[in-house]
Amino acid sequence: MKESSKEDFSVYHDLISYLRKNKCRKILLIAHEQPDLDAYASCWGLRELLSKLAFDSLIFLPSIPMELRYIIQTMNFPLFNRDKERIYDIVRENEEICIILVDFTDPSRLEKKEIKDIVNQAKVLIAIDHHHAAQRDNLGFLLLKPFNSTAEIVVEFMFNLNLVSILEKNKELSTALIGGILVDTSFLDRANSKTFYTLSILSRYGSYSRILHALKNVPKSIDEKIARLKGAQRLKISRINDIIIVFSNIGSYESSVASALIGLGADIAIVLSKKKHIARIVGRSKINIDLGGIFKKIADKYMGVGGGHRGAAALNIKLKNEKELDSIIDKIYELITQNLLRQKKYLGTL
Ligand SMILES: [Mn+2]
Repeated sequence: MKESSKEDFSVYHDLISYLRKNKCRKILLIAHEQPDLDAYASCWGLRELLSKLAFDSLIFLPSIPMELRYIIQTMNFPLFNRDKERIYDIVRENEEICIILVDFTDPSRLEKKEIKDIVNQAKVLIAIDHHHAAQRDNLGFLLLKPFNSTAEIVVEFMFNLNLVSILEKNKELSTALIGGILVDTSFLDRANSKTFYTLSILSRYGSYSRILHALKNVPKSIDEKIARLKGAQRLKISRINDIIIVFSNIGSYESSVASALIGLGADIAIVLSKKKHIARIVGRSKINIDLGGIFKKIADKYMGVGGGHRGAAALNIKLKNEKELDSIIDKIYELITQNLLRQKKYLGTL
């Protein structure tokens, strides 16, 4: 098991050694449910990288959402359907497989039985991810880097193995990786020097303008549009001095709703989506507050899984009872208020 700091480059060589030591001849790259462009482009980049190193890898994308499908189609990116067929053949023939979870670490997030069975059957389970809230159980190897996207990890991986030629030769892949970074940083809202460095390399080969244009024009489904409007309709607004915090709840599209509320003028948006006993809470912020840290604290206190970045965080909690939900929301508000009070610029007359 290996967790890695920003500057630790040995982890890439360690991972390759680990694959060789475990004789990983067939490697499945599995993206999380409802994969986004970061998960997709990272799978694609890893597939090219592994193939250069003579590993046979295949991509599995569970339930591709409409947004990603639109991007793949308009950009003429590969869908990896042939990979999916080969995966089913491999499973049928009970061949030994190594699995790399891409852009997530918790295999219980996979919903379909067919894919759960494949994961359970794996000889070796590896994860490559950039999220704070990484789980480590069952993983043989974890490549976790505190970057804004998995795409940045994949590009660094190529650099460290002297395989940048993959990007030079594959303009489409470079373009997809640029898109992955744009999506995961909310169009550079959360970018840092590492992000710009990686983009400066990728934009030599890929087309920033083409992927940006495609991403800005992704059509929203009618359900998502209604969710965004309902989210706004059900708002509870609170104010701490000049900071506006809004709360809403919705059946699905909670991330999209939270982003929409920030677009409407909220400084911090908290959106709840409750499915049976599972509460999923998403937070978005455009002010200087560490929502990821706050959500991580809440997740630890209520035995959930959560965390994220400063401006975008999420958590999942299995509720013991209805009352617990109120206490969780209260606690989020309490921590946000404490955090704001600690920052002089928000203190004002409080
Ligand atoms: Mn990601």
